[in-house]
Amino acid sequence: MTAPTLFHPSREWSDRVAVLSSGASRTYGELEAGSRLRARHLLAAATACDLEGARVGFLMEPGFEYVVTQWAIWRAGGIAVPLCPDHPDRELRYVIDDADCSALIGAGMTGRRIEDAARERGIPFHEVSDPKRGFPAAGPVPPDPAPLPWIGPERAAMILYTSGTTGRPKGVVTAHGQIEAHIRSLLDAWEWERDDRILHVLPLHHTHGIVNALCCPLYAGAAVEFAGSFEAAATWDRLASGEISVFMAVPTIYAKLLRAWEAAAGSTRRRWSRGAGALRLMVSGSAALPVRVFEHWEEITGHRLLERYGMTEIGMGLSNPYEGERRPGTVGQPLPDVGVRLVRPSTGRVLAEGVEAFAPGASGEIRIRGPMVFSEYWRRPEETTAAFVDGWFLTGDEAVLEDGYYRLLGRRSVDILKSGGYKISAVEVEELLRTHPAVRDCAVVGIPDEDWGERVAAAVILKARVAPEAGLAPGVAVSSAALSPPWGAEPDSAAVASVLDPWVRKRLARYKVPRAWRLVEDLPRNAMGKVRKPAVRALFNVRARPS
Ligand code: MCA
Ligand code: AMP
Repeated sequence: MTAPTLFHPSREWSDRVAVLSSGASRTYGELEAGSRLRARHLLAAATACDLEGARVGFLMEPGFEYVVTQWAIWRAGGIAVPLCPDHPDRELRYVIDDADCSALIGAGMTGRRIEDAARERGIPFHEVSDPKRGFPAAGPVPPDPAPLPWIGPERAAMILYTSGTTGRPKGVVTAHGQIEAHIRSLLDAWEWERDDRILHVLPLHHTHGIVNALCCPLYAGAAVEFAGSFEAAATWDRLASGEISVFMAVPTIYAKLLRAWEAAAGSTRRRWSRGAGALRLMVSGSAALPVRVFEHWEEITGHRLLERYGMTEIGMGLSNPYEGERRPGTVGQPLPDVGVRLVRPSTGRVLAEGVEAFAPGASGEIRIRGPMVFSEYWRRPEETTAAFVDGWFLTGDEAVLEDGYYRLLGRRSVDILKSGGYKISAVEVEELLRTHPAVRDCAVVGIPDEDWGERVAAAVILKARVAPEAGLAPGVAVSSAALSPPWGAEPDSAAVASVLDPWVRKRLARYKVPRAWRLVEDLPRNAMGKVRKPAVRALFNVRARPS
């Protein structure tokens, strides 16, 4: 059998189903032919024989066209920059500009949202569904088809945006060889098989949805069934269909599935439980899986969820075993080919390495090394350098090695939150809020939430006198009428929420929008004037935890 690579499926799989979406199933042969054709169109449009690392942004709903486009960009020598359909224009344009995209591809109504951005930037917009624009989903090969370029493992493949401790998200660049190393490690650890079919419910602008749940099965010759977006009852029905063998999700999704199960009738519950119980593998990751969710899931399906730990920069690092004990509340052991260490940052002392503890019970920062670790933060050389010590990537996560299993204790920074599996920078939300004409200062924190892990919360100080017109760009939907009455003579937290919530929603991805607001006269600060985040958390009736 010919060995597959990231976007060259084995020839023996041509007639096997690769992708099921929108009620249609498409084979590996169709995926291969479609992506070759689209790669040629991309090259023809760029009058090039190799895109040589040009960034191509693409926006479309999860489905066959997404995969064809991703592979086409890779085949043409470009760097794939997936854009998120849920993001407001401001976020989409930030990514397009930061990645310095030289072409954009869109499909359907969703994709057309970036047409204006392309026009304004003088770069081509290729619409997948419109043959008149010379970019058909299928159709004649452009004349004189030059051979597609050979893409070596060192070539950059993808830029994904991840939130950091400093303001706007950073682009994480991974090379083809790094993505392949990530995939091979998981294929080995989780025993992916050609006969697997995964139900895919995750967003396609993050590693979890892209590499773990899409690239891995396609590398193995398995099938990917796109659900569209996550909906609890529909997900249960598909899990119970007898056609799905693998499922991967963030803890919030498992929590939502449990709630839907509890709300269902007895006969439905039995059907769902029996069906889901027959799956080969169910994985949880991207945020801590509460032990109560692990246990409840086992009770109703018989499955001990396999929890693992990863990060955009490193791919996957640690995992509970496929065979052997899956220990709740832990993220298991190093995955194949991944070097894992626990280090005390203040001294550099190595506390543990692999599954060996040198200082049993001591907690430290997780540091990772291996062929799957990213190349660089896009055009941020200083941040890239600062992210490594002696070739080890500094994850910023604290953990302890207990009886051979790693247990995560939390993030070292209070300014990184996780909500529903999405990483959020408190600093980014604060910086935006401070640009509102009525806001003097603010502090954003994460408050614990049973289903979401954390929710974003903002404490806000208003300017003494609000000049409603000041600083508002034309067309912004916050009218002076909306500003004046709620603030009134005596504004309160609810009034602040009613004005700032819609204002933030227009500008930030919805998962970054604060869900709790407090109007305050001042923010708790230390002697140096630095805001004390644990004390801010206490404003939301959350017991302070150390920062
Ligand atoms: C939706 N809402 C959220 C979030 N998602 N609020 C906070 N955090 C969120 N993550 C809000 C919506 O704005 C809405 O509020 C309300 O919740 C319900 O929205 P709905 O669309 O119905 O929610 P949903 O479709 O059920 O979405 C929940 C979700 C989604 C399916 C859990 O958040 C999701 O797909 N999360 C996965 C993220 C992910 O893949 N992360 C991987 C990155 P309102 O009505 O007020 O607007 S981490 C990674 O890749 C590393 C490498 C790793 O280790 O995996
Ligand atoms: P991201 O930057 O979106 O790739 O998110 C990576 C971060 O998610 C990690 O640094 C961890 O803080 C968190 N994370 C991933 N998996 C887990 C897990 N199983 N348990 C706790 N946190 C996790």
